Amino acid sequence: MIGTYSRIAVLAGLAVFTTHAALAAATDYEFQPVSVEIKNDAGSELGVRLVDKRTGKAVPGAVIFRTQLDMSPDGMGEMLAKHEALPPGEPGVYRYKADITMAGDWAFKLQAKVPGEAETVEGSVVFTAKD
Ligand SMILES: [Cu+2]
Repeated sequence: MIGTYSRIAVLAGLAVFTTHAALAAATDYEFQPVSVEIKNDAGSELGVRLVDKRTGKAVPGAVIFRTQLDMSPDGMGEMLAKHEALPPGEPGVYRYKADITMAGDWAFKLQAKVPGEAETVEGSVVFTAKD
């Protein structure tokens, strides 16, 4: 975990340093749900696809350095779910395992460094947990 946090600190520093580089370009990218519906369960799997909206193609190689999974879509923004990244599979798809504790809508918020893009790319993807 120490390694993870120092990596986050370095990337956060980079994000600040490069803020002025290309303000519009990060909006060329979008995180989309692989499947909106997920299980209301421990170890529930969810996936996001990073898409370059200019080409419609999935973007591999992004470093997702900050994530939060919360119930803000249902007015419970302080309700968080523990989650961890799963090994990469299909290029451009980023998968996680999450301990979902309540049925309803969860927002998965991400910050990523994308190859060739100076600005930090941010996304918020809503998943619906069902029993
Ligand atoms: Cu809740």
